Amino acid sequence: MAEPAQAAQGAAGATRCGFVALIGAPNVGKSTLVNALVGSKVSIVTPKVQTTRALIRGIALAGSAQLIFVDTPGIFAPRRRLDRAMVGTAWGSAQDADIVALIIDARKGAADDGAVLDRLADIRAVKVLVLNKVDLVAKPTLLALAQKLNERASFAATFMISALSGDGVADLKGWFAARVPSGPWLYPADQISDVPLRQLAAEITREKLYLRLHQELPYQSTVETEVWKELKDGAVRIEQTIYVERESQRKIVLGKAGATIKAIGALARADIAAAIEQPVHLFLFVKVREGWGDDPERYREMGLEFPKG
Ligand SMILES: Nc1nc2c(ncn2[C@@H]2O[C@H](COP(=O)(O)OP(=O)(O)OP(=O)(O)O)[C@@H](O)[C@H]2O)c(=O)[nH]1
Ligand SMILES: [Mg+2]
Repeated sequence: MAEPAQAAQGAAGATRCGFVALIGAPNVGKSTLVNALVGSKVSIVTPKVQTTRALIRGIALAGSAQLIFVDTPGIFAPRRRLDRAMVGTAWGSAQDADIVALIIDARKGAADDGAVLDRLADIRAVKVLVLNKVDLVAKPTLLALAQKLNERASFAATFMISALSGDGVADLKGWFAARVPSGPWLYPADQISDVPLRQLAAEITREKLYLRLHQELPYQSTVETEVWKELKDGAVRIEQTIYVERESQRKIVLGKAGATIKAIGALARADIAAAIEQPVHLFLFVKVREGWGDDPERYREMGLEFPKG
C-alpha cells in the first residue's frame, strides 16, 4: 500500500516544486497576493508602505506542484540601516528564485519602479509582470501600462489581477504551477508557511500597531514575542514587547490611561487566537530601546541580516 505522502504527491517523479519571489515597490500588494495565493493569511497587510520587513514564505499546492511564494519587503531607496536590510533581503530572494514576479500597482503606474526594472535584467529567473489593483483602473490604462513595461524589461508573461478581490489569482497560480521545475516537494503537504508561531504572533501585533499609529511611529517600533507558554486548559499565555526609540513614543503607544495599547492588544489577541486556533492570553509591554535600529540582535529576531556600516 502506498504511503499517504506519496499518494498525495502522485507517481514518483511527477511532482514539481519551486520558489516564486514577489518583488516590487512598497504597498503594491505583494503580501495581499501571497495570502490570496496561499488561501490563508500568512503575511501581514496594512495601508502603510514598508509593512513587510523580512522574507515570509507562503506555501501552496496546485495540482502536482508545490509553490513556495516568497513575500519580500518593498524595494525603495533605502536610508536607514533597517531599510538597507529590508531592500537587500528582497533582492537576495529574487536571485535565489525560480520565478520572479514583479508586482506593480496599476493605479500608480510604474513611476516608482525605474530602479527595479533596471536591476531586473541581472536576475536569471523567469520573470513575469503582474499588474495588481486592476479593480481601481480602467482597461485602456492597463493595456498602455503593460505595453510600456514590456518595452522596459523582458517578461515571459503579463497578468492583470486584483489580489484583493481574487480576480485573476487562480490563473496566475496555474501559470506558476506549470513552470516550476520538476522535483520533490520541500514541505509537508499541509504546511502553509515557514514562519514560526512566535514570529507570526509578533507580526500580527505589529500589523495592529501600524493600523493604529500614525506617521513615523510604526517605523520606529518593533515587536518581539518573549514568552509563549502552553497552559493546562489549552490556552496559551503570550508575552510580547513593543520596542520604541523614545519615551515620548512609549507614551503614545500606551495612550491615555492605556487606551491605545489596550485596543491594539484586543485586536492582536483575537487575530492570534484565530491564527493558532487556540485561546490566547496576550500581555503587551512597551519598552524604550534607543537605537534598536542599530542593534544586531533585533535584526536576528526579525530574521534579517544585519547590514554593516
Ligand atoms: N483596491 C485594491 N487594493 C489592494 C489590492 N491589493 C492590495 N491592496 C491594498 O494595498 C495596501 C497594501 O497592501 P500590502 O499587501 O500590504 O502591500 P505590500 O506590497 O506587501 O507592501 P509592503 O509590505 O509595504 O512592501 C493594502 O491596503 C491592501 O489592502 C488590490 O488588488 N486592489
Ligand atoms: Mg508586504
